[in-house]
Amino acid sequence: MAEYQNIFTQVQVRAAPEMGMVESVELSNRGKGASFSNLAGWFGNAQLGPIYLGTMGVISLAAGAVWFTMVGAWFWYQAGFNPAVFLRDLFWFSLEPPAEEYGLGFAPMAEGGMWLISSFFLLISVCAWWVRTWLRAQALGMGKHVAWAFASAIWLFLVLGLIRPILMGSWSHAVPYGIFSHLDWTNNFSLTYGNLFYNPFHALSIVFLYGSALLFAMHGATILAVSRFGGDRELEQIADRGTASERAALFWRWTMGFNATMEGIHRWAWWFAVLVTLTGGIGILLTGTVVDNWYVWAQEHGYAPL
Ligand code: 07D
Ligand code: 07D
Repeated sequence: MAEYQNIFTQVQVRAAPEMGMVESVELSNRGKGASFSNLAGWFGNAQLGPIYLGTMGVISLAAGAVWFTMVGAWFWYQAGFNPAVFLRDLFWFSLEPPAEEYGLGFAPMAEGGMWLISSFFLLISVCAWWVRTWLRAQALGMGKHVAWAFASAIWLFLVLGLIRPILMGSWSHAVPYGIFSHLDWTNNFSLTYGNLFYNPFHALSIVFLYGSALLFAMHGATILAVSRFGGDRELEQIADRGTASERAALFWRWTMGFNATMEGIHRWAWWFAVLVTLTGGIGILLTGTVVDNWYVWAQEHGYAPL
């Protein structure tokens, strides 16, 4: 028996699976069984399932599978239907959007038509998954914080692949589906519009991205450091003296003069993460629509040398 347990070494309980609440929750779409995994137990809860599929889950997975299959079929075609080439060049294949001259119209299948149709399914898939996060939270009487945070990521996704291409008048401005091709697209985007580093919203996005990593490290480390006092259980922490919570708070007040609260640290985390893609989406939306060259813009606004 371990004398000191933390999240990695805790005893993994094996009993009848916990099937979750049944009060005023739709049960017909929920799986009937659950299993246990030692591996899962080392990283989180050992119980797998029951999973809730539901209409939105089915729509999302089906549409996502269509997108994935279309992209895969295109890669397979690019590989000349050769399995060895397919595996060797997997990261270099790319399903590209239509060329500039097709504007917002349709294009032949091999010249962007595939990209257009598959994008439609990706859009359905991502949106249905978002509705799912909303509905599952609602069913449990929870706030909609996860759905709103996911909406921020979807905002950047929509700006990149839908809103900005429409404002620019051509699907050619959207992102291709490929591992390295989407990196090339990102690099070209920066070069085309005069260095994205001079876009203040890109800078803000980076601030929140780095800040998210820093906050996550601080919070994760703090809670682990007091897990020996039960800090990971976050219970009975508010009123009592000498608790894990109080030590965690004192640690930061002693080291930097300020501490977040047990609730507030999660608001910090939520806002930092949400602002990465919220500010990022604004930055991308302005590029090519309002600002053609960020370096010139920065010169005009007095922070790049003339
Ligand atoms: C760890 C959660 C799990 C998710 C994973 C991603 C797919 C794509 C598609 C084969 C943190 C699953 C990937 C389903 C398969 C095909 C066609 C999330 C975690 C593991 N990118 N990007 C990656 C996407 C953009 C950029 C990796 C998606 C913008 C840079 C992966 C989108 C720009 C780098 C990936 C998207 C951009 C990457 C790892 C959508 C500017 C890397 C992602 C829908 C923001 C890194 C080879 C990861 C890499 C990387 C997916 C958009 C830049 C393939 C789905 C257009 C600079 N991107 N990306 O772990 O290794 O995310 O690339 O918007 O260096 Mg990207
Ligand atoms: C893409 C949100 C959409 C994703 C969704 C997920 C699926 C898969 C499957 C689970 C990532 C859908 C998922 C379908 C499901 C499974 C299996 C989030 C996305 C909805 N940059 N840059 C950023 C840095 C440069 C460029 C953001 C750093 C260069 C472009 C971030 C550097 C050039 C864009 C950031 C750097 C350049 C960005 C992205 C350093 C290239 C964007 C934040 C140190 C040479 C994007 C305003 C994010 C943006 C973006 C960081 C350099 C280009 C903060 C640190 C100068 C074109 N860059 N960048 O969360 O918002 O993305 O810009 O050099 O579009 Mg940049």
